Amino acid sequence: MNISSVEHEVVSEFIINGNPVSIEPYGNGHINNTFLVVCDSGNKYILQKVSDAFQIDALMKNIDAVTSFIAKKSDDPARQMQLIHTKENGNYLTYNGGHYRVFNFVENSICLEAPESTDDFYEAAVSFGKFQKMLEDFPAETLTEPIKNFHNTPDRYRIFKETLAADKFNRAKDVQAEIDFALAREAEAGTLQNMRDSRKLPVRVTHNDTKLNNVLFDKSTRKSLCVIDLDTVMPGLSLYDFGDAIRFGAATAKEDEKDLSVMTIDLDMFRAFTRGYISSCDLTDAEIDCLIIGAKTMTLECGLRFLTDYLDGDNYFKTSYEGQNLDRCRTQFKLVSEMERLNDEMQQIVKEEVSKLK
Ligand code: ADP
Ligand code: GN1
Ligand code: MG
Repeated sequence: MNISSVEHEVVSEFIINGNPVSIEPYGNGHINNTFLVVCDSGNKYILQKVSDAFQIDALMKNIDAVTSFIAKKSDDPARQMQLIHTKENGNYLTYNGGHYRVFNFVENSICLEAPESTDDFYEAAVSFGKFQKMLEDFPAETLTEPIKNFHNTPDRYRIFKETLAADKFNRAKDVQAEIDFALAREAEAGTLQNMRDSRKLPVRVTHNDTKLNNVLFDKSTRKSLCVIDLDTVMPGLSLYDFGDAIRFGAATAKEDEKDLSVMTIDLDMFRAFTRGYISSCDLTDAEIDCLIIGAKTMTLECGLRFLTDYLDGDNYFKTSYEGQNLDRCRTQFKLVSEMERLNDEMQQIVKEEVSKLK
């Protein structure tokens, strides 16, 4: 059976409106296999084969609960992510050992790989800020971690060191500079986790994967509509969301750019996101003080994860060419260096934007 007939069989098990006329790969996610399903009724759906990295039952229970919770709070539920159940009322389907799920396709939406203006990035910040605020009264204790220790940076270091010691693909010899870069920052990289453990930072329900391409925008008004890719929603720190969004959206180059000279942080973008985020959710003074640490830590952690995956033979992040994870690691580490260089300018921006709020 070829892929497309498998996908057709899978979709027919869900409560969809009409018969699929096409099912094509869609989007640029690194984790799941995503398809756009177009039906003869005109209805469109997103079908995903979910990565094996997740504990599927816990994951889908989280997503079902979070999407229903948000739909109840939204003025326009049709333009939010909604999970489509199977005819057996399941929230996913296992077929030939693969796990599949279906969402409504949010109509007239676009997804951006990079902001085209500071307004775009401001809009994304408002979406992520509101998302956190909307989930303020969500019963956090009912959420399970679909990937344990997702943003526990010291634990990411532990896995990195184990992978490095094993060096199964004999790749460590080619990446000594990157290994040294990561190890030199290990102590500092534990700051957020230490503050979380000592309760200096509040644990909230957070998204944890706040790449710009996890936000949908209205095609015509260019206002942000909703946040997608809810796989990693779980208790976490606001700094994970702020930091990961900056890492991706305020970067001046693509995640796998080979010319590192073009990679830095765009301070206007940084300002736009900071303004949008701090004005749409309520952060404590300790959180505000840690915004820049959040950006640096999430960028370093992401680079470390790419490096670990490179050493491990590229089995977590999807790659389209040999060495892509190493390229990704290098852009992230360059961005960390740039954030270190521009630290004072970033602090000044946070200070100015906070003072405008008062
Ligand atoms: P991954 O975890 O692999 O990143 P995502 O859930 O982010 O997967 O989906 C990949 C891409 O598919 C998104 O970046 C977006 O372009 C598109 N997408 C996902 N869900 C929807 C949706 N409900 N409506 C419209 N587009 C969507
Ligand atoms: C993955 O799923 P996607 O493509 O939005 C990853 C993030 C990384 C990101 C790097 C569940 O995000 O944690 O920051 O790639 N998601 C998961 O681009 O591991
Ligand atoms: Mg995604």
